[in-house]
Amino acid sequence: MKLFGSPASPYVRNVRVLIHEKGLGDRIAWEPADPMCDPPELIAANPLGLVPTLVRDDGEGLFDSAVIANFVDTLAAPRLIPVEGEAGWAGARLRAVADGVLDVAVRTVQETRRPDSEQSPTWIVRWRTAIERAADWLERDSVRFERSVEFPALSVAVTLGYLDFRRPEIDWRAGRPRLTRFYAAVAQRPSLAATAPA
Ligand SMILES: N[C@@H](CCC(=O)N[C@@H](CS)C(=O)NCC(=O)O)C(=O)O
Repeated sequence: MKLFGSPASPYVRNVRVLIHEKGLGDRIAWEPADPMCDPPELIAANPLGLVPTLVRDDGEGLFDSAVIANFVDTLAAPRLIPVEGEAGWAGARLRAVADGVLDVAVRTVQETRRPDSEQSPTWIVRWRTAIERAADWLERDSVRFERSVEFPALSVAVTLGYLDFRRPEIDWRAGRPRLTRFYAAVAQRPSLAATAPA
C-alpha cells in the first residue's frame, strides 16, 4: 500500500502516527506528494486531490484521514480506535475536536498567506476564538484522556504540535496545566517524535 502525503501536513501526521504505533511501516510505503502540484497518481486516487490519500494493494483509494485511520486500525492488533459504547463516543468526539481545531488552524495559515487586502480579519478572529474555546474544552476533557495512548489522544497531541509549529503565537499552554503535562509526556512517544513537522 502507498500513503501519499506531505511531511508538514498534520492530517498526514495523524495517519503516520497510527501506522507507527501499529508497526505497519513495512506494509505502507510513504509516497511524498505536494497536493498543490496535483500529482496525477494522487488525483486518480482522490478526486479532491488532498493528502493524506492511501492507495491499497487492490488499487482502491481511501481518504480522508479519519477514514484511512479507521481502515489502518483494522490491519493489526491492538485496536487503538475505540468504537464501542461510551468510550467509542468519547473517542469519536475527541477526534472531532482535534480535527476541528486543525481545520480552522490550517485555514488561518492559508488565509494569512494571501495578500493583506484579500484577508478577512473577521474570519481570522472567529477561528482564533474557536481554537481558544476548544483548548479550554480539551483541558477539561483531558481528565479522561491524559493517560491514554489510543489514537484519539494521540491526535490531540498532533493538533497541539501543529499549533506550536504554525501558530506559535497561540499560547495554548497558558492556564491549561493538565493539557500541558499530557502533551509533554505523549510527545516523547517514538511515533510522535519520528513524525514531528520540520
Ligand atoms: N479533511 C481532510 C483534510 C486534508 C487536507 O486539507 N490536506 C491538505 C494538506 S494539510 C491538502 O491536501 N491541501 C491541498 C489543497 O487544499 O488543495 C483530511 O482529514 O484528510
